[in-house]
Amino acid sequence: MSLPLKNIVLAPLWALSLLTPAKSFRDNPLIGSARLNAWGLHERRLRAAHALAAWRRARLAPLVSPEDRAAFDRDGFVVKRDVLPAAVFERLRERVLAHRAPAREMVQGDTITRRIALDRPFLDALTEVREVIAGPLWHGLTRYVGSFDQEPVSYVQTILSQVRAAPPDPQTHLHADTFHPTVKAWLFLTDVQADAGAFCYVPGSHRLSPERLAWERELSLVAARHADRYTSRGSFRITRDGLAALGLPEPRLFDVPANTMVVADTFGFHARGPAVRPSVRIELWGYGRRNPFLPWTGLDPLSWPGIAEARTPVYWRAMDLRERWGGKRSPWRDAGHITPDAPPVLR
Ligand SMILES: O=C(O)CCC(=O)C(=O)O
Ligand SMILES: [Fe+2]
Repeated sequence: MSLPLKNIVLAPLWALSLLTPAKSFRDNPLIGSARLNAWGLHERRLRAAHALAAWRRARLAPLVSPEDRAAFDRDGFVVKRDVLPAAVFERLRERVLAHRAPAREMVQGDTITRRIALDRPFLDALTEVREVIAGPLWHGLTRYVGSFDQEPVSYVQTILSQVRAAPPDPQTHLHADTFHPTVKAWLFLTDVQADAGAFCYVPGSHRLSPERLAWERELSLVAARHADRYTSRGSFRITRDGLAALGLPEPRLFDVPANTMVVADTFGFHARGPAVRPSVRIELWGYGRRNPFLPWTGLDPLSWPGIAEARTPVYWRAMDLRERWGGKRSPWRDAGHITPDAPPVLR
């Protein structure tokens, strides 16, 4: 198709996607339009998404304790240590680390992210993992922080830092994942050292303050052509100096012992801390993301039992098929049946 014709065909889709989580300034010329953003498009999407999230969260508040709610509202994350009784946790860790399952790996810079889906066969084999993700803490916090009564997509995730001779892991730069509130959750199965790729988060950066809004507006005018690829795709990066200018504190590093749960709103600025040596972090990990412009909290067919656990295998297969049919290469490469702590398969 010639370019103008293609644009005419795509224009209605670009317009409709303004009401979805679509976030790429580079790929959607409306989201990326300097003129529309000077008129306040990006700002309006932010304001609407955050107001609706607050409205949904208020209705999900009974799912979390008053202390956890206060901690989240202040910081943008909740940290819970010793979430399982020691003996129960030890057994869970041993069983998870010994369990071979279909794994995928993705390379980013010198780091490999490995994921094993918590699909039906996995959860049937390791019922203690099902108990954790169905338990009141994981269930309640992921819903409140994510602002939806939605089952997160969950995995056993292994971060293998510094396993390749390549530029540093791009996740080590402070960033917001997207323009609206969204949840990620970790239950660390290994102790996390401060210099071994620990998660870090800037306390209070989940708030859409007037300073943040002004910063977002400025960046939205140039994001489509930004030199940083992640920023141009809508995951805005920020420097340490930028944090200070927004009146935000230094990031807090989660160098926490195993059996600690962290649940965070990744609209807040966060990163993976640097690793000074090859290191391995293993966790139960989940994320939730949905159309931020929905006024209701529930009604999510993808959260239904049977469907929720099938999402990842279906997604991985769809990515494989797209690649096979000449489309984009899937970043999630098949790593075979392995345990979460196996050495990296991809190099
Ligand atoms: O794994 C981490 O420590 C954080 C990586 C990150 O930025 C993310 O998962 O959004
Ligand atoms: Fe992130």
